[in-house]
Amino acid sequence: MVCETRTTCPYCGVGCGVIATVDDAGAVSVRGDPEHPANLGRLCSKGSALGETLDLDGRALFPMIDGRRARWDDALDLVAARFSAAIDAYGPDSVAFYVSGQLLTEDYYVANKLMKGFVGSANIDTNSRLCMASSVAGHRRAFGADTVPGCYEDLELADLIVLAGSNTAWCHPVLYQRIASAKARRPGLKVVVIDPRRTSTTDIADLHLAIRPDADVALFAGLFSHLVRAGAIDQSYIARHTTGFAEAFAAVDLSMADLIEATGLPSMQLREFFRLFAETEKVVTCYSQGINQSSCGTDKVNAILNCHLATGRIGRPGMGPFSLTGQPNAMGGREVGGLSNMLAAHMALENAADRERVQRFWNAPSIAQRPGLKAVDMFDAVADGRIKSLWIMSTNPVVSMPDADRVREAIRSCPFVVVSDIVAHTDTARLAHVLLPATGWGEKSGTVTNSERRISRQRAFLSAPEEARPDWWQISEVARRMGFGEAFDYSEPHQIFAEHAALSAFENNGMRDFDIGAWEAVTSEAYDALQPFQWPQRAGTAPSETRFFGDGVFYHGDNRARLVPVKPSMPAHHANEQEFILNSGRVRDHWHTMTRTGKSARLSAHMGEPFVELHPLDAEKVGIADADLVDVRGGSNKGVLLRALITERQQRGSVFVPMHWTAETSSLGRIDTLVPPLVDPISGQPALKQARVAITRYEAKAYGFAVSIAKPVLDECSYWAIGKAEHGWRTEFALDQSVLDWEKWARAALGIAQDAQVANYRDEATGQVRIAFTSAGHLVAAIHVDRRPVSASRDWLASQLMKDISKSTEYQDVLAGRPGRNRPDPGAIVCACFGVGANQIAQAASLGCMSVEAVGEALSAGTNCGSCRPEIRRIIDAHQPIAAE
Ligand SMILES: Nc1nc2c(c(=O)[nH]1)N[C@H]1C(S)=C(S)[C@@H](COP(=O)(O)OP(=O)(O)OC[C@H]3O[C@@H](n4cnc5c(=O)[nH]c(N)nc54)[C@H](O)[C@@H]3O)O[C@H]1N2
Ligand SMILES: Nc1nc2c(c(=O)[nH]1)N[C@H]1C(S)=C(S)[C@@H](COP(=O)(O)OP(=O)(O)OC[C@H]3O[C@@H](n4cnc5c(=O)[nH]c(N)nc54)[C@H](O)[C@@H]3O)O[C@H]1N2
Ligand code: SF4
Ligand SMILES: [Mo]
Repeated sequence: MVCETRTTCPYCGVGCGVIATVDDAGAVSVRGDPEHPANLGRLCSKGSALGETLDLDGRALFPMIDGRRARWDDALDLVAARFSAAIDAYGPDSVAFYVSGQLLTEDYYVANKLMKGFVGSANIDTNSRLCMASSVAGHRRAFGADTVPGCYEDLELADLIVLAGSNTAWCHPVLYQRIASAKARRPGLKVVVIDPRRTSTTDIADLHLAIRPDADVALFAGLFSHLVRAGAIDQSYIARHTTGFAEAFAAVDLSMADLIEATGLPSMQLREFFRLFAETEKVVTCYSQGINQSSCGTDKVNAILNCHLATGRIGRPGMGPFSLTGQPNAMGGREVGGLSNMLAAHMALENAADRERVQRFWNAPSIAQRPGLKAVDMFDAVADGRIKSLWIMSTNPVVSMPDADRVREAIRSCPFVVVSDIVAHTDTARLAHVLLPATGWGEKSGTVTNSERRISRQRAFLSAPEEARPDWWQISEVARRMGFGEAFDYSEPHQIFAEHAALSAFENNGMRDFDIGAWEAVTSEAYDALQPFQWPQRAGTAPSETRFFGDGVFYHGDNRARLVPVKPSMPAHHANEQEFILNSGRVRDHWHTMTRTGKSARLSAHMGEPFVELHPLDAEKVGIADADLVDVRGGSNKGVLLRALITERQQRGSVFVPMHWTAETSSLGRIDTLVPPLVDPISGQPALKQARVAITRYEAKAYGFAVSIAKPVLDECSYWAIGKAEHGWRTEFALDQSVLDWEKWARAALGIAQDAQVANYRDEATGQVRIAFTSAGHLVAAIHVDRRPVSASRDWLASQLMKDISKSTEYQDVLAGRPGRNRPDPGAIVCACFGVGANQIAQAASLGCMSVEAVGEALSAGTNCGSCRPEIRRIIDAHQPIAAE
């Protein structure tokens, strides 16, 4: 019997509906839910590959105390005892929770309730501090509440979409596709991308502003000033619905010369952007981490909001500022008040009446009286011993926090650390005194809220493996053992959701934006059947697609929005020519620290190792060639080792590094070890995109690439990075010492059985060594070594694992590192859904396929999830007689 379940994707904030199918053999496949309003059936490459990430390899399946399997009762007793003991001896502020926008709302609600109402401290902060804090702070300054005014439909109704600091094509791919298809239907829809790099998102841009890093305040201040001077503001809206116009205008007095200097943009481009914005009524400005993750992130947000408020373009169809949330439940976390400076249900921690109301509703013994520690400060407090007990849930701070080595040392020095995760060995889980195994996507039940305030169910369709338990259950069990049983007497997630809904409506009367009172008495059956809906949905009302602020009423006491004066800063001139700005972010097919996407061979094929992307002229200046290894060093002289990727897409003086590689997947790929813990003074969000680094070429004695069915052990390598192949692993490596016997080395490093057969190729003059290992004619490992970075067709070699290569031409191909002439090499995988490579697309282009659609017809590439369409277009362009770029 085939069983289908409607649920929601656990990755990005688009919040796509997914239909998961489990067949008789237990295999899971997924497809987009055509009825879910976020995606209407679409999925991106990550969503489409969800079925490949659900095996139990590496899962945390049993509670562990000090690395040994323990009974749940013992683990929970210990956690409760250690938290209670710290609170008794040192007070409530001596304990902390560090949680995540990937928790479900129910988990998040319970964690926040325990800390703020029952422990009585606000020391709960979340990885959303690294992600959305500046947007939250900007919204609260302007609107008086953390409200996202618009909805996805606005993207289809707009005539101008500005994508600021957002690589939408890779990070919110289904929204990108919605924009791309709206533009294809209606070419009058213009798209402006503001990003220092040329990204896949710029593919649909009418205008790409390759802004100087961190110059967004200046750019939007310049826009604001232009709108005023050009008479494009809405005077009557400003007069009726805002305050602060004069101060905001006075702050942005920039000449065109200042603007050019600050942004690094030519005046033609600036004028074109200003003209488009001034002349277009229906503008949506979407923004993400290029805006938020900055030491002036909150000002960047308000600089954007100012332009929308001054033109009255907010809360109406097809217009408004739009913060694209990163994690699947970034919004849910904000609704429950999961940040250390927030209270539940969009109430304010600094407001005594709100505190009293929440305490009364919870019937809590206490309530946090002041904001708790924000993420960076929290780990400082862990480091200096103020925090005695720390519980980390659903996040991997040893990889993702700035100054990551210091964070690692802080956690290591903490007297008591609890980690709840679905994976047994993450860089963080390795440091846990108590590891609590959580149920993951497909096993757990609850709700998430996407970027457009739409609440959707995640539903279980698999049973919990071994002893894994939901996060809300773990927290409630600990609360019970700390003596708060009555308030945490939940047996099903719908009870928590109902309480959360009731609190949102409690003494609300339209005073607070977040109100889902309609669900305060939700039954188990109704919760099971819950259809995606947008908040607010007040008691007694039906679900409706609502925008906020169309009526000009905001949540400050006087109901007016604030125009916030923001002062642009001029760029600091580089004292040091060798210094580069370190920009960091995401790649198309991986999710954060790769604990899930890293399990899929398809997703691991797109980007096989950690890289540093730099401009050709910069590369030349520092003497780095493509595929060299690069030593990237930060202020404290710590270094990471990455592969050079030289492209003109990068602007000079700045390099880009992905955030995904960990100590589990690379030797020295944790980029956050180089990012200093500099934060925005208002939001506390770290400036993760503007570190400063020096880069040099790293010279190794030998470079290699290997594929193997066993997971490699690479202790001797100065550089390594591993990824999944369909039947094993693919490994990049380099060594500083000479190896005399490569066969022996490979047997040890790649875990090759003694009886495996060997075929060797060795060129003494060049130092090239290639060895294939077979067992009963099937390839079990292959290694290519050279004195220079190895050139081999990596995806093809990885695809040969476990294949019968007993014919001599076949194993010769493996030794050659690419298929023979009779078997064309597809090249590096571009389309993850259909496994179509760059060479195939280039060939189709040279045979006359001149559009993405034509390539799709010929090869199917780009016709499923569409995430690779910008890359396909780039390959086509490169193979046209007159290149487009
Ligand atoms: N594939 C994939 N998708 C994801 C995720 C993932 O891990 N993988 N994670 C999700 C999460 S949690 C988040 S928060 C989102 C993030 O989504 P995005 O914010 O779109 O992604 P990033 O790659 O972090 O950064 C976006 C862009 O900001 C640019 N940028 C850097 N500095 C500046 C600047 O000073 N000004 C401007 N204007 N731009 C700048 C970078 O060059 C980069 O292209 O993605 C979500 N979606
Ligand atoms: N340099 C740099 N650093 C960055 C960023 C950047 O752009 N540049 N981006 C920042 C941003 S925006 C973000 S959001 C963070 C993300 O960084 P993290 O949150 O640290 O990264 P994840 O890999 O998503 O960590 C989630 C963890 O939760 C586990 N998990 C999955 N499902 C469950 C579950 O149901 N329950 C439990 N208990 N655990 C589960 C996963 O196995 C994984 O270990 O990184 C930040 N760090
Ligand atoms: S866009 Fe992709 S990652 Fe984001 S929710 Fe949709 S399917 Fe998941
Ligand atoms: Mo994020």
